[in-house]
Amino acid sequence: MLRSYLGGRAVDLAGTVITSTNPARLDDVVAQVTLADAQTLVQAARSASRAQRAWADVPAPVRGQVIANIGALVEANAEALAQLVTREVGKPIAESRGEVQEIVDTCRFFLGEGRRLYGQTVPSEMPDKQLFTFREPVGVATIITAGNFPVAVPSWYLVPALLCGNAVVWKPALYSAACADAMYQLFVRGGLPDGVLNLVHADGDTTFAGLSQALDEGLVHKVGFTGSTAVGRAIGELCGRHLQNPCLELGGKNPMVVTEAADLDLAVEGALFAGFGTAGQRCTSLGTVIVHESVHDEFLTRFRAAVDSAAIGDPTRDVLYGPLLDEKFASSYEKALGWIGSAHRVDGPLGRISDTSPRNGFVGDPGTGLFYHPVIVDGVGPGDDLFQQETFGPIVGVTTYRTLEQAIELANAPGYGLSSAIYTTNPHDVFTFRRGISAGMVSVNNSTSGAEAHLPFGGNGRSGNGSRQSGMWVLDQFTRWQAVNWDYSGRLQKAQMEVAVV
Ligand code: UN1
Repeated sequence: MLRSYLGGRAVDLAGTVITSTNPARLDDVVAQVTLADAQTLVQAARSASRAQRAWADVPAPVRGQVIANIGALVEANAEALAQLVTREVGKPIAESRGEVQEIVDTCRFFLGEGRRLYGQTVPSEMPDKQLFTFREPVGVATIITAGNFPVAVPSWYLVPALLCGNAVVWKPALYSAACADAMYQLFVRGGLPDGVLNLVHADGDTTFAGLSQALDEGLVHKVGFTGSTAVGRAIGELCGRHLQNPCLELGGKNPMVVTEAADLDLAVEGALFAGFGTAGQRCTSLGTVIVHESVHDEFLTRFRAAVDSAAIGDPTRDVLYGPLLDEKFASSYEKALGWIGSAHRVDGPLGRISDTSPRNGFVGDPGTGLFYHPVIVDGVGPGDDLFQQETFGPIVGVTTYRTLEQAIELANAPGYGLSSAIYTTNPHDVFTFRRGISAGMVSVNNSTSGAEAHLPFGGNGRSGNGSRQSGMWVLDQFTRWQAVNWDYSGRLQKAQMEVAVV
């Protein structure tokens, strides 16, 4: 039975017990979890609050050493953690290993930041006066994460938040509770004092109620959220009422433009990985291919052939994708199928892959889990839900364009702005696209998904509020600038009133 942890101790709760199951083998129960109530979330924020000041007083290079310890522990347990990720959320094992590596990379980046965390010395307009800036921790951060990246994406928040001297309350997705528990154990063993990291398993409504009360009581100073646009909007409104600016990483309808000058085989490989890798369940997954009309037929023929011959199935094996994350995502796949209209062109089967009609290339036994057919929908356009809405499943739309300006307009039309890609051998296209696209991330001749751990990660519009994670940019989420002016002239010097005009 998995439990929540407050102040370094597991708490006994009398709440509802839920199970986390292996989506590739639905009879395999990975964990049972007792759900916390809203008061537990508030208690967790109190316990974080109590621990935070002392943690902020630990010199930043020493906090960096704790991050180094965590990275080493994750590395030493990498294979077991990757196996758990595959078992609990059905990600192909190669991707799970990559996900664990992303935590190690994040720790490596931030352990060094402990010896930087630079402020500035700034000249004053007056003599015998010096100005400085310092980065100060924000205080207590509540981090709410999704289960499609159950360990890497949490580390993007936890590692910099902790390094900067904050204490954290972490509320992971319920369907990845065992991964969260494993992460928590590795983090505290790295040397975090009690209460600096608190883990609470709770459902969405409870989390919202607990967070709302904790904000009312002034216990939480930063909220980080990765998940749907709808929930992100609600969290944004709640934080806005408390004059707080959360870090929001939301959905995407990520476009890939394939120009007439593209290497088509490369573009097909990119579309296959971006659209169907991780069963399309990354926020950076490909939504729509926007292909030049002169190469549309050729691209589509090759794309369909690539999808048809891809291995799908048992995620412990070498497959393109495994099952959907859990039943909720299976329902959204079914809902998205309902958006397919009579004007659209679809080849091949739709829906759940059944044991009586396994598709070619299926690996394992399709009857055991939440396995769904890959779907390419040709002929989507701005009037379609399939063009406008994120599907978060193995469904990719295709549309055509005539001029690059039209392609950019189509790419921006859904109003998301997370990731994007252009395939072209013409450098002029690259810069025109880069300037015109509203996305926070642009890939050139590469997939929309698969961002590296030290570049700014984040989106605009329906994808987020412009906040960025990863690399040095995330420091602005977890620290606040303090400006110091130190006058050693021995008299009151008045800014703006005594500048000597030469
Ligand atoms: C997400 O799906 O929330 O860029 C994050 C990528 C991954 C992260 C995805 N490194 O695809």
